[in-house]
Amino acid sequence: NKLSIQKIKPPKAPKTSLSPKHKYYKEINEVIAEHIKYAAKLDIDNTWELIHDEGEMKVFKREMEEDGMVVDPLKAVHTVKGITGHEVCHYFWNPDVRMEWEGTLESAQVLDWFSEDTCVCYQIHKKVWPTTQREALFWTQIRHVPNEDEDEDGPDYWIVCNYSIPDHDKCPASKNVRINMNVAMVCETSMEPPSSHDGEITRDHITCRITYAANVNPGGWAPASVLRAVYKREYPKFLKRFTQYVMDQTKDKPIMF
Ligand code: 18C
Repeated sequence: NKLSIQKIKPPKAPKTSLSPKHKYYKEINEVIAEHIKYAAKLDIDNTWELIHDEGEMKVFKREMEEDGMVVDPLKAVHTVKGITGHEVCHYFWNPDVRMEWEGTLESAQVLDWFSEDTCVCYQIHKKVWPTTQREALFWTQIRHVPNEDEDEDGPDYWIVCNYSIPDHDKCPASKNVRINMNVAMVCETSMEPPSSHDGEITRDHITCRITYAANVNPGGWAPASVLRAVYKREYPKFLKRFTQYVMDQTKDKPIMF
């Protein structure tokens, strides 16, 4: 990509625009801090089973059951050239574009805005035979976690977290089964040559390392074999389709650092 743009460092903005007085402030901070800790450590040891390996993309699972339900944690890593972590997170978070890349949805709506970076979403997923249709109600927040080390090259993350909440007064009544999820996308951008290098930075110089973690409880009966087959197909499909979507959306746009 020939588009060249001056690099603009993001300001060390407030970590979230959510008010500390908000009833979800504490929960959101804790959940996000936990994801950053694990993504940074990238604790993929031999307790994780590789279920999909395609180029730079690797998807792992750990088989787990809770009250007879399959709740296998899932983790994926991917490295994509030409896009930044801010861009990846922006498109993953932005509820206006979710239907454009999310292939498992029947509908999605925003029920509430907690702040500029945090909203409550209600979505209905496509039905999988022979199970009852699923829905999700969750807060979603996007956040920049700037490097706070003295060291210029310390980690700088962008993160989106989608986390289920039990209720919301604007949530429609339904007969769907409510899934429970804790999902995070954590991204780190690297530059070659590094950012300290003088000169213009183009999309050819940037690489985004993505860590995606999903803990989904199906919320009700679903045959284990169907569920495992569905997610084994759907997570890699999502990672491919979504990252391609971000590349397509950004290729002629200024780089969003
Ligand atoms: O993170 C992703 N998307 C976010 C925005 O939507 C959000 C969603 C999380 C996924 C929740 C899981 C939804 C399950 C719905 C049923 C599956 C529909 C399949 C349709 C096939 C046409 O954070 C990207 C998510 C990408 C992939 C998700 C598939 C995971 C399936 C997990 C199984 C648990 C639910 C069990 C339902 C019963 C199915 C047999």
